[in-house]
Amino acid sequence: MKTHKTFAGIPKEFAKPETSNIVLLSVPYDGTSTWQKGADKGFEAFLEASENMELYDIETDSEVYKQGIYMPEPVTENSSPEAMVEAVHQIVKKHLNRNKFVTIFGGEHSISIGTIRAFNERFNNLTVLHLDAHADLRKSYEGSSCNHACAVYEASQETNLIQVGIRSMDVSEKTVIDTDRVYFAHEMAYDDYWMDNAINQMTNNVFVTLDLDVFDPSIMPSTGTPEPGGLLWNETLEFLKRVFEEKNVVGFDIVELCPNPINKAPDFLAAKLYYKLLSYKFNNVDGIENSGDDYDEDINSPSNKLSKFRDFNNNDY
Ligand SMILES: [Mn+2]
Repeated sequence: MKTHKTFAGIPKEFAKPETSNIVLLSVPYDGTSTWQKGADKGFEAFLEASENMELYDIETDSEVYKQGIYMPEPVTENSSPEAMVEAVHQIVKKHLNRNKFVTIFGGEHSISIGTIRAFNERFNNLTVLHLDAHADLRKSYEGSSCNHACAVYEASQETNLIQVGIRSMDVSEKTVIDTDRVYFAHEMAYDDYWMDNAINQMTNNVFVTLDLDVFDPSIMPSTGTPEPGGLLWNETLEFLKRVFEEKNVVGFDIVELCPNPINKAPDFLAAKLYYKLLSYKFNNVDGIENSGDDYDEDINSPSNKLSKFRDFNNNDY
């Protein structure tokens, strides 16, 4: 990727590091994927699709790019899964310390181990909302705890993890999975209340980690391990919009785009999804962002992103 590019081709004045409220960090890592390789090409395909996207969002009546979207240099550390995770952790932490709304685009799902670690250090009582076809709860896999199959094991131990859309797992993961906080795809299909129930289980601060294979392969075939029976577009956005309206979403990552050069529609889906989530986030700036929640003592403050870091207000680039 060349640094002169901007997300969606937005004017450079909306992509400056100092003035942008949003950081879009790419981690084009594909070191541990087991089947189809190609998640390292996801960000380029996502960016290319974004350039053909219209920047006015009908649903929120907004142009969220005017918040500014800064793209730092991609994280390219790949000497080992552990080194990559630590690099992501540190770089995400650096941008969080500058009070940015930090978003991350993969790469494969192992990058989320580093992103979640940084968000969990920064935000109190963090809920991790995990949308995925796969449970990703192995403590270690193929000799590493930083494998994509382990993406949310640490989150299951350290955060309030809520899993949505799961339809594939190993029997060994039954010892880790919290069945009260997992919404299996086969149950969601017949449950009118899954959205309400999932939202009721969230604390106020929510980080969203979205593996694109949570979507049905009919609309999202471009993933390493597609699984039938996934979520469709409108129901997913209805759910996520509610989460953004009712909770304080502190950041999100989108992973596992494995682009296919002869079908670019999934790349557009990823770009539109990213832009939709930003539109939902900043649509709530002056609105109903703060719903009641027992876990957060200062929910009515616009700066309710309670820092656990000391150098909270360092805004220099
Ligand atoms: Mn997955």
